[in-house]
Amino acid sequence: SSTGDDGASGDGGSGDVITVGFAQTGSESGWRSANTESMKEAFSADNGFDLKFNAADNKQEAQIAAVRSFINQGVDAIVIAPITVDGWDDVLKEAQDAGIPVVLEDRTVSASEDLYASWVGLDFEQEGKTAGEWVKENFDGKGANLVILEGTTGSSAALDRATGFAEATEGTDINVLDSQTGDFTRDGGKKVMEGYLQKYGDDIDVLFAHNDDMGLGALDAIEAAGLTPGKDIQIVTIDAVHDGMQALADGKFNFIVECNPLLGEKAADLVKAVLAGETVEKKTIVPDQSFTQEQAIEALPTRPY
Ligand code: GZL
Repeated sequence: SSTGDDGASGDGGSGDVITVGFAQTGSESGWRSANTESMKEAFSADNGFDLKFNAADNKQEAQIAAVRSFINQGVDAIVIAPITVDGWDDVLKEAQDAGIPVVLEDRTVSASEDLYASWVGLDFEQEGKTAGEWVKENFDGKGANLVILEGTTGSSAALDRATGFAEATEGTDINVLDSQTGDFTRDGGKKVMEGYLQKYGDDIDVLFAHNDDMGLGALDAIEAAGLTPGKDIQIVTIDAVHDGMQALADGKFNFIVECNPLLGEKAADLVKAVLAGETVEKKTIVPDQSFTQEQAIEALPTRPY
């Protein structure tokens, strides 16, 4: 008799489809689009998955609601890219009580690590430190004035990058004029930079933006103010997405620290391993690199995102 697929929900066993609910942060930046693409590619039907995808428009309540709906649908596993560190304990407990394992990708949470199976992401503190070391190397001893565009308030990416940057620039004579959030978006970066330019004008020597997109938004404001980005105001950002690398190659940015968005394959491996009852590492950090203008020109043609 035929042993056709009985459509049972995946238990990670051979051949069964694994149903996964993925609660993505939103679609706020070029990095996020690259990350979403990587996740959809990895959690494809060809790889044995049935992916239920939700992008929460950069709002935590929507992201928590998406996780709750995955629990009600009885998915086999849930993946979350948690927008902020706090506020996850309850819904993670509900998933645990429903016997649905959770894997985190990208940002981290403050909830106890007993409440999720594993996390795969980046070393945000190191990214901030690498950006800070570049600023220290190029501006310490010159009484330089610096402004910061912070990422989403309360996100581990913004919190840890700020920590790393402060550590690397401690003891320098670099003067931080201001530091506000642009919420990781181009529009946010542009608006906050417009405010900085009104307030500090050409006293600003350096801009540190927690991601390329806010830096790209700031370019519009800098040029609208008649200043030359990359010269009048030097710019260091984090991500190294295509448009950021193009700005660097064009001399409008001066240094970029990469934040690798290609986390899908690792996340999918973790989900399969957890469902197969294997023990997995609690944390997996994916390596980053950094780029000067020359390196960006060299790397651009073969960059996967
Ligand atoms: C970092 C990621 C950040 C990116 C931003 O892993 O969470 O969120 O740096 C994105 O571009 O919006």
